[in-house]
Amino acid sequence: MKKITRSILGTVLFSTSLWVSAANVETFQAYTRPAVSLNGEWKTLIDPYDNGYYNYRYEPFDQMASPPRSAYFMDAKPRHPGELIEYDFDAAKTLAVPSDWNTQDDALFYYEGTIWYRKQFNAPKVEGKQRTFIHFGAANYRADVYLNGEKLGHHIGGFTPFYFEVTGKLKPQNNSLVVRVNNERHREAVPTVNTDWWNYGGITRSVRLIVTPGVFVRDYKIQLDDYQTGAISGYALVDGAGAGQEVRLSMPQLDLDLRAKTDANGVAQFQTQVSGIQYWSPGSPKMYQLSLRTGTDRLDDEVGLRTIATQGKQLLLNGKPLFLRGISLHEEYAVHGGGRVKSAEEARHQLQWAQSLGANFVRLAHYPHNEHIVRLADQLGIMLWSEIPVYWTIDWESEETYQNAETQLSEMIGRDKNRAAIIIWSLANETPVSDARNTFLTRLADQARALDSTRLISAAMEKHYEADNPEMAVVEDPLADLVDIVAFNQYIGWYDGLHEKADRVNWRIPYDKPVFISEFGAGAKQGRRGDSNTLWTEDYQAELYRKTLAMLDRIDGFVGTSPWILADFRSPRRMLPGIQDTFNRKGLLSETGVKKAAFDVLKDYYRQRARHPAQPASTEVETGEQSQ
Ligand code: GCB
Repeated sequence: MKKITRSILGTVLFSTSLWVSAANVETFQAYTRPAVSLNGEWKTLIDPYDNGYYNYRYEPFDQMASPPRSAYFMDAKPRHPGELIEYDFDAAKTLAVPSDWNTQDDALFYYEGTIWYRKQFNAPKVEGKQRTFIHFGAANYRADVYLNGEKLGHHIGGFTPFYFEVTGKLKPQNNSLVVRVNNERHREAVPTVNTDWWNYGGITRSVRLIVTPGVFVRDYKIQLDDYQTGAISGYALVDGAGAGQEVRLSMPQLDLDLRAKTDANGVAQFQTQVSGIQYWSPGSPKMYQLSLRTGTDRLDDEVGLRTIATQGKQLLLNGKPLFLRGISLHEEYAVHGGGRVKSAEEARHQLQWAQSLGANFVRLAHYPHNEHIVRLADQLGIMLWSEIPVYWTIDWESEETYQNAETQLSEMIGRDKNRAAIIIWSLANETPVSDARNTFLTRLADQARALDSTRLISAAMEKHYEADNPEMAVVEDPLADLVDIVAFNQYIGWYDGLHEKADRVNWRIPYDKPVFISEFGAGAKQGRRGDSNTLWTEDYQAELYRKTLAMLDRIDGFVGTSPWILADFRSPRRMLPGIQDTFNRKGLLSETGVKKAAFDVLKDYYRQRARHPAQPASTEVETGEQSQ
């Protein structure tokens, strides 16, 4: 096998805007770094009036030159019997991290407000110039973080990681890490006040202490630019380095060993061409070991190499046409007690459910999911759509809201840009067309493309009907001009007539782009049987799937779908007693994984589509040929 291995030093592969826009979101590739876990039980104080944050004049303690000991983040104890301190972490109850608080205590099920978390820990052993970081996988929605009574900073956005450097700030023993987590909803926030999912609060993902050398590889990107030539490029971002620091990229299974030097921003660029690459695909999810070394640091990871592109109405993976046998998923797992997914095992179980349906694609709705699931999808060969919670009625006019959305987008792309499984970044879900919304989403699309040119961009849009023809559905939205895939949600047979309507509707989608149906579905209570015209029965849902799939097969350029949704999930909008009882019932599985009849309808359809990806299932010819 002949391999061409060369390194081009100093080549400008990306416009400088990449570094400018990446700079305000400092990505730390933390998942594969050895770390001390701060997970487990944390002492917690429930603080509905934010008493530990504001004084009685409603002035925030953490903006005072010397905060009083009554501020909860001071983690104080009375120094003498006469000192009044009206909180005590030591005497408080605990909550588990990572987890939402709602499912840990019935009293917190509907709670929206502040809870203070405290963890005490000893400093990890450090030598010489080593540095220490505290890394959070996610906390919903706002986290204010304090170490030994001093504010480290805050983070906004419930589903993306953040970190703080604490080098030189740790005591050998009994460090007090206090986090104020607040999940109140706000009109101008992202998401805004109104969604169709549970507003789980808490430190929902892992907290880790990471020790690195003084100079270390904080971030990197490796991408396959061209499957025909095997062109690969990328960069490593070396934290603590100025210009001229050597970085070595090795991928032993490809005989690849490159060296490059950092520029003044600490960025070393790589570019090469490799033959004999086994491309990543669902049928063959080949992963390559990779290491990045600089000075005393070494970052190990593994990556899949693949390209994803569109050509006219086709979707191409490594140049081959592709049909996305998808399903939508919330980051919720109700088998053990419910709430947010807490571990790689739970994430794996979700993907196994998707695989048992015959899916090769999962839409991670409606916010960035945990890193476990993205990495497992790489291993298992499941393609992903990942999105940010720009959902429904965001405050399009607000620059602050835009910056918030852009930060969440950048943090999502920052974390997952090396995951082959992700083929689509989605910007928004069911957003109402207006000039302000179009401007907002155009800016987001530009940012997504500046950060990552190797994936497709989409957004879940909506349909309407032609004014003089109520059976001609149309997808026309200025956003469709911006995206690579025209995706839309449609609920013919649920919010729009009954399922028989799907037999009559035809579609006009005037774009030379692939068409993806990002949602359809109907509510059904598992175990509720009846005739197929009665809402909430498994039978109605199954019939809706049959009729909808036949309708979608009539759409020109139809490249896949992610029906709504794999499993029932909690939503405060779904209170119908005896049927919903706080669950959105559009799952193909109950919340605990019991199949409804529609599961097998979709499974059969996907079995046929797996044999003939490019062919409507209704016109199947038996050949037994398999595809990815
Ligand atoms: C939608 C939304 C999704 C909802 C779903 C429903 O269009 O995108 O978040 O949960 O409909 O069940 O109504």
